[in-house]
Amino acid sequence: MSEIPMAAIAAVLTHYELPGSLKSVEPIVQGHINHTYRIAVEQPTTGTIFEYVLQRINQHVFKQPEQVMHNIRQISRHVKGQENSDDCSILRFVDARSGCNYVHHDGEYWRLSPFVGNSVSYDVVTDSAIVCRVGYAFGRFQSVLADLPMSQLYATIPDFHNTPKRFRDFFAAVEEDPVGRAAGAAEDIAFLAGQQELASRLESLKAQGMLPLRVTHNDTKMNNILMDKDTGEPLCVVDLDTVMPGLVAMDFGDAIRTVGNTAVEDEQDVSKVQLHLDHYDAFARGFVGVCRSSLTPLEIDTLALGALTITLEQAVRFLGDYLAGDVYYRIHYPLHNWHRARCQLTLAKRMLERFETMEAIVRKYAFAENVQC
Ligand code: GN1
Ligand code: MG
Repeated sequence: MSEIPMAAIAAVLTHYELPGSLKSVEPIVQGHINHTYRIAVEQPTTGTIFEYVLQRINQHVFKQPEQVMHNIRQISRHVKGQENSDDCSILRFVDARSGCNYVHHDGEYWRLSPFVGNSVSYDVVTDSAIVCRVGYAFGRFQSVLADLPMSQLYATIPDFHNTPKRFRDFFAAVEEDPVGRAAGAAEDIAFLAGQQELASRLESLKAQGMLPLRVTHNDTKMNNILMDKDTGEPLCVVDLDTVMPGLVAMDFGDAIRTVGNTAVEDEQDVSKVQLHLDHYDAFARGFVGVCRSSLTPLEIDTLALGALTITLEQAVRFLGDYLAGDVYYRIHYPLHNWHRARCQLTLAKRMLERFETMEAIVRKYAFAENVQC
């Protein structure tokens, strides 16, 4: 991570009505896209510390940050208007003096949220009970937003989860091979070529009008749910940048990429990458149990396909970025994107072996009585 832009951070904070002055800044390195800082503000008379998370939006990825923040404002309003809105909420942003939920300063877009205290998020878990609660949190996000009209949201990254288009872009990168890496990845490219038809099925059901667009989160990694450190209950859904119209199967599936993998997303030893069926089952229980009444039968039937589709999509995105010379995802070492891609395509292979079981598990929770974590 580059150096902390202290002067910019101090200047950005002048746009907010804060209870004190800046005391410390610490970078948070988790996400691959935005720059994130944990900051502390000290109240001068009492010495009380208030903590926040300040983020600079990556404009290379989010071309229209105002639209991203508009979507977030729309869903926040909608969630607030619901009964029990405290029961696993969504991340709140502080309004600037302008009344906007972001600041545009010196060509950059920034936003500020109160730091969610006593919380924890997981990159890997060993406990199915936690996985079930993560499923519940994302499923509840889905059901709470089920009646927000789609017309109120922008498609902030067009074709974000258009898997056939991701494949087409990938094969264009293979063809172009700008940094001469395609030959080394030939085996992976060949495997992905064989999966193209399967990976396009959901998108064609959508194109035929058989699957509805929903308000989807589009980045349902397990670590995007903050859980209460003491009770283990889900507190808050975070990383709302990609909230836009999409397919519910992709939200279900993107979560399975993390909860259903026995290894981390960039595991270099692919023999450690297995489909964790107990975690898959636990996530499906939490997710399907809370949102099944707002889904159509075909949506429920295609949740498992969503897991496979998005895992393949993520493999082509990571491998495509490796072939393009690492221009999109932040990498921490030269082969990072390739390792990420190999991990995803190994997970996809494990899913293909157990696909019928995956479908049966979802079906079980679609019809069971009293499905709870
Ligand atoms: C990116 O930066 P992060 O972790 O929030 C990406 C997701 C990928 C994810 C893979 C806008 O999310 O689509 O699934 O990396 N976000 C964007 O870890 O491209
Ligand atoms: Mg994200």
